[in-house]
Amino acid sequence: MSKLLTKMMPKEWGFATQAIHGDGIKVEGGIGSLVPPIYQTSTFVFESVEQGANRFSGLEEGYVYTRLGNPTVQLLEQKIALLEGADSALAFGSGMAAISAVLMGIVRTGDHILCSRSLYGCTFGLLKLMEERYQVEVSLIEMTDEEEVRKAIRPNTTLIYLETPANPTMELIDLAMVSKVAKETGIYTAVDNTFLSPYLQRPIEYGCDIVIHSATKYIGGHGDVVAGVIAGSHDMMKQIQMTTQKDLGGILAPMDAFLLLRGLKTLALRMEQHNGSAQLVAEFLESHPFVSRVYYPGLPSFPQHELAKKQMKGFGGIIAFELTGGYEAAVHMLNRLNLCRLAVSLGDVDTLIQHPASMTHSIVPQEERWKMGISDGLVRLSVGIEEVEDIIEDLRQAMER
Ligand code: LCS
Repeated sequence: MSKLLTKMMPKEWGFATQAIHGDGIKVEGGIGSLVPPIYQTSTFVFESVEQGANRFSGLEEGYVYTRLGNPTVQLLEQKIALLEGADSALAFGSGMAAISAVLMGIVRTGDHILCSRSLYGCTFGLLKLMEERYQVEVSLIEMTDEEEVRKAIRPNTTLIYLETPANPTMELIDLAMVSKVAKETGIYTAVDNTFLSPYLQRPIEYGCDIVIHSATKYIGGHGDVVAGVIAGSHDMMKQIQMTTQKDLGGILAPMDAFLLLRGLKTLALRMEQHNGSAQLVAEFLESHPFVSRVYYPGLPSFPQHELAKKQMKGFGGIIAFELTGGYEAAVHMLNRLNLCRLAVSLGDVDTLIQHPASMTHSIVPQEERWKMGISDGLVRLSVGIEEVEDIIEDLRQAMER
């Protein structure tokens, strides 16, 4: 890290305090601005040829070029590491850039990746690409049973990749169980934590190696930035930084890092509101005669409710549900909403609703979608922080009209 930034991270601070002050970083030589400046620069000027050479060789700390490091982006990376309980973190220009940097940074041709069966559509697409073009073996399993996980591990398995809760089915995976099996067999575990944010789930505490977020979602929270972050050990982050981050180059822009830093300051507050409102919306949906199934970890009827209580601090803001009238009823309802916005993405202050089979998971062949538990009529709702009565009323009128 450059001398420009000094560090002091009181570990004893609570999450909300850390999310505001936790980078503990003062920009040296500044004018006392409360909010750090946005270093909107592509490059950094050297004082001499010798200094430039020393920065390139690593003999001297300091900035060189924004693809290799930028102070605003580093502030974000340090705060993410702190909030995830990791040594270190890296920021990317999208969640998919983060995922591809992890997969390509760890896995080689001939390796096997063991994945949970329900994954975000583009993650599934990337895994298929790696399978078809780069001869990486990929298998998707339910990952709920320890014996099944053990059985699915091959001699060439190098990575277990999972989402919990899964997009969009909300299926959960026991992080402690999977990381225990992975550690016994010397395999890395990467967890997409997008649906919960570090406020509600911290996979590193359960022994997982890498945490991934589409920071576009809860970390940003306001629907105005596309970004990704990963967190893990110093060695792992260094390896990814010096290979797939630097050379594939999917880095985050300083302005976007600023927006995420601002988003993080209200993460705890927003997540509490998302939790509380989603619980009420899920209960409303479950009691409605036009709704046949609701998938929300906070409902006692959710098959993995106990696991949710064990590894999540709250149940989050995402609900999936099916209507008794199936696909046609879902389309009818989605076209009649006023407040809930018909849009992909999730984790925003605005309530967003979408139809996975024709939108986020349309890239997944129908048969694979069904195996993932995504029926053609499934609807995914990302409950925002509007008045919860207004959200419920909008859903009611759209279903009943
Ligand atoms: N991981 C998960 C769990 C996601 O939901 C998404 C995006 C990504 C990774 C990729 O992140 P991005 O590159 O978009 O920042 N999920 C989306 C969704 O459900 N609707 O639109 C995007």
